[in-house]
Amino acid sequence: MKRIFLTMLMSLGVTTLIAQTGKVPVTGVGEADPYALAALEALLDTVDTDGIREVYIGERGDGSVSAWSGKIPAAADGFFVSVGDGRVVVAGSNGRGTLYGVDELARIMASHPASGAEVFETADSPRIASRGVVEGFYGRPWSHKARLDQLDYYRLCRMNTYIYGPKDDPYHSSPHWREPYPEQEAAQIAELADRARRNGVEFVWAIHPGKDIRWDDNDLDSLIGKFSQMYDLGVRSFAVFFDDISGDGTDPKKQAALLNTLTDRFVRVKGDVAPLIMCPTEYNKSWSDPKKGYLSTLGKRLDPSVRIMWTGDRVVSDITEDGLRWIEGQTGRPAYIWWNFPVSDYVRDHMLLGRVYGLTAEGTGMMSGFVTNPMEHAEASKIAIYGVGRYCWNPSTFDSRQAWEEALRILMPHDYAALRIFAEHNSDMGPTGHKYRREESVNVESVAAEALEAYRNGQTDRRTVELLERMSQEFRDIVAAADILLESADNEALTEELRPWLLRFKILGQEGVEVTGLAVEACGPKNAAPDADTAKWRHRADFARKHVSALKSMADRIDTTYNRNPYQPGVKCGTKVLQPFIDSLSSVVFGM
Ligand code: 14T
Repeated sequence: MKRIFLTMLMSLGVTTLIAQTGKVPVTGVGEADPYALAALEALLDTVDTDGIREVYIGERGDGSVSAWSGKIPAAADGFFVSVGDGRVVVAGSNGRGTLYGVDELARIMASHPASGAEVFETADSPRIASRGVVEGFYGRPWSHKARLDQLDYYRLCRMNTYIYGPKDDPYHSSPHWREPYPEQEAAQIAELADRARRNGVEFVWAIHPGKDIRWDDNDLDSLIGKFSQMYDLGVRSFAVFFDDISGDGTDPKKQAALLNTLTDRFVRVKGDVAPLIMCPTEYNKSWSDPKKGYLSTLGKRLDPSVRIMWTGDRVVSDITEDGLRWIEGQTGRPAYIWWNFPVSDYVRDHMLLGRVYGLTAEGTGMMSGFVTNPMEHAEASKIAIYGVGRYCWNPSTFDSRQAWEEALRILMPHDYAALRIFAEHNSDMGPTGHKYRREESVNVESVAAEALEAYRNGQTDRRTVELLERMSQEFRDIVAAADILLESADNEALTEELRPWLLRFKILGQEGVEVTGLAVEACGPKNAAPDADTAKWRHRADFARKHVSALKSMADRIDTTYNRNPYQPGVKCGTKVLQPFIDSLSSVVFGM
């Protein structure tokens, strides 16, 4: 237990508690954010504090950190941290900033001893105010355990928002949105709200009432009743979604009136509830018709405090400066972006593990928030979630590839190289109605194209062999990566989510090894340009053909055994470059 000295720091004009943490006196106890303080105490319990004489922690305006007030960033969630000369200072622009400051301190102390004479200082703050995740997909909602773990992860990503809105939770949407959660689910929501708070994350509970809302007083009472239940469970932020509905629910005047009533009769009455967030029915430009005035009606009528979500020019879309300007013109407020990546509910046989890109670097000031809609695979979604976190912190300095690499290392510190190979080849969703594509297999894309072109043209020179062997090496690495990941103890949750795709990926690799190997042999000169007539060559090719066909039936079995969902059942891997390469090369090699 910590000893606490009650010390009146009259010189600062405030009551500041100094707590003795181990041997280190901490100034700011009683003032600083309690969760930041708890994090600081946990840190001081685990690091060598020998050289630290004093620690100061608090928020702007607190006496404990008033000496450094000029160094605290202005923006919410910002921090100033200083380490050296026996002193540690953590000062946030708000409580969350202080928490981020403590986390930053932990990283700094790994390389800068506090005892050293040199003083190391850093200050930082985010460019986008609300940053996070909207669990807004169709499909199996995340498990309670996965959600708790996500909330810890968001702190590491410096994300401050988790919007709860899984389409297939019947108490979020129809048929049960009017009813309170049953006891067990209610207890879990309370636990999530608490875990969120400890991590500096706003837990936003969303309701999706538009499918069968009747716009009468009964429904208004049901809504306020439901929000009140959530409030009693510890929720302090709310959203109302009107996406993917038709009929009476889509009326912008009624939607605006409802949000305004909720703002007056619930948000303002409670006093400690955040401004509401709403998802409009026309939530992307391609679905909106300015002549009908849906968005401008919302813009004119909705209380200015209400934030309006937006997915961009399309349902699944890049986020551009022009697009942001356009929607702000319609609604009179900066957009709250709902980014439909890496959500895979429209391509459920794919894993979307690619980097985050296609987001404007100039968006600062044109977005009130940015949340990513992830895959139903919570752990695998962390690759993109990390990228979005980094993007939101500072869009203008965001390094997409670096963020991707960092995320892979966070997810699998030891087997990172294997995960990188898997992610490299599992990122594109293929052609869909949304017409959104992601790069995939860029490391071998041009090699594959050249190798195939040369081989097709009957070139059997050294260059062709080199290209084929480069592909062959990639396929061997793929087999190895699949084995390593299947047996990895690095991140069991991730291995479990990926398992069907890993089994499929290994077969893709084996098929690639066989086909490229045969193509190399066909080039000679080892077999002195095999004459297609020789018995030896025919035997060799037959054997390879049998192997490929066995691999294909193994792949089919995986495809028909795992990931059974009624929409896109099955398991697909390497669909953009690798599988087409194998199939095309096969048809030339085997003459099919
Ligand atoms: F609210 C929106 F911003 C939104 O994106 N709504 C849904 C969302 O729940 C889903 O995860 C996402 C990706 O599939 O797209 C929206 O759902 C759709 C979109 C369609 F184009 C459902 C049917 C569609 F035809």
